[in-house]
Parts: sequence; structure tokens; C-alpha cells
Amino acid sequence: MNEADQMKKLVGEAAVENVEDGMKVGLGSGSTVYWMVKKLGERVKEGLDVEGVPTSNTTAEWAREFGVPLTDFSKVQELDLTIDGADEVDEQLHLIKGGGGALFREKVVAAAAKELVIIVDGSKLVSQLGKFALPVEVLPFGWEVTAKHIAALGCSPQLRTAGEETYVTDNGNYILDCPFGQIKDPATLHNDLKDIVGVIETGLFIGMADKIVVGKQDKVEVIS
Ligand code: ABF
Repeated sequence: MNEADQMKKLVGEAAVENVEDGMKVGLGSGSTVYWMVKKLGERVKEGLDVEGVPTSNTTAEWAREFGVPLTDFSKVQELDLTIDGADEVDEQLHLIKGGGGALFREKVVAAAAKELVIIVDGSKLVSQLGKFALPVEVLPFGWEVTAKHIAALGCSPQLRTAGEETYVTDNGNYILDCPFGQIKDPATLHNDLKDIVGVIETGLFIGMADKIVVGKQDKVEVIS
């Protein structure tokens, strides 16, 4: 296992220490979350009573593979905790998420939880968001017009592809990756984007994270 994967495994497993018996847990997406779900499955085998709401079909497959019982919002409308990854974390704990294409369900699941714990390696910590192109989920109908309005905010939106095909989210929508560069006021940019008809959700998670579990060299730090 390479150093990056070892770091993901370290923080993913450390985050499971936040899970208590009887909890309903939001299960994020991404390669760091993979290790969290795997560890959670080991705790379930040891007797932990937990149910998870997955943020993507991929995460649901991991949960089934590792034996983490799943539930959904028809059965539970408030989660005790959501554990998820991120692409960037700034000093105010605002996030850019969505590199994995699951931002909309990730935000719904994060918003339904009493606490949001983010698991990242140290390379994701930034002083200002924006070096990572901001993923924006848009309705496929009229996406070209939506992209034009997003461009007017100061970027050149790129329609995300999967091989030769247009990438389609679990919700049947498209993702525009928007390289804004340094984002001085992420809250305002998020609101301006959400005002554009055709924009469904942005990868800016403003003031949602409660705790960041960070892997640095061979140790884990917690920022909150
Ligand atoms: C997911 O975690 C996405 O929002 C984000 O793109 C991803 C980061 O993935 P990884 O842990 O693989 O770096 O929640």
C-alpha cells in the first residue's frame, strides 16, 4: 500500500471512533471513506449496532460488501453523525467537495446530521478555497445556458465526462467543473451560483463541517 493510501486508511479508521452504539450514520463518498466503511464493518462484526445512509451507489456497495446495515430517509430523518471526505478544507472549515461526483447527496446527508466529520490527508488543507475546480451539479436540460451564466461569475465551466461519455450523477444530472481560482468569498459565490436557474447544488459546503480529522505524516490531528 502506498503512503497516500496508508494515510487515507489511518484517518478513515480513526473517524470510526466517533461512532457510538445505536447511531444512525451518514456514509460519505470517496477513497478515504472506503477505509472508514471497511473499519465500520469490522466494528459491526464485533457487535456495534449502527445503520448507515449512503451518499452514493458506490458507497452503498461498499457497505453491503463490508456488512454495514443500510437504512434510508423514509425510515430515519435525522442522523447522529455523517463522516465524509473533501477535496479542499479552508481555515474556516468551509469545504470544496464533489470531486467524486456525489456532492448533492453528500450535502443532503450532511445537512441531515447533528455532526459532520470530514476525513482528509494534510494535502487537502488550504488557506483559501479554489485551486480545486469547483464541482457544480446542474440539470441536463439547458446545461449550456446554465454554463453561460456560471461563466459570467468568472470561470470557464467544463462539462465532466466519463471516458467518451458525459458523466451522469446518481441523480441523473450533469457536473460542471468550474475553475474559479482563489475564491475570496465562498459563501457569496455559493449563493450567486444557487441563484442561477439550472444549478441544482454546488460543491461549496459553507459552515457545515464540525470536525476535521487530518492525517499528517504518521499521525492524526483533529481540527474543530
Ligand atoms: C467525497 O470525498 C467528495 O466530496 C470528494 O471529492 C472526495 C474526496 O475523495 P478522496 O477521499 O478520495 O480524496 O466526499
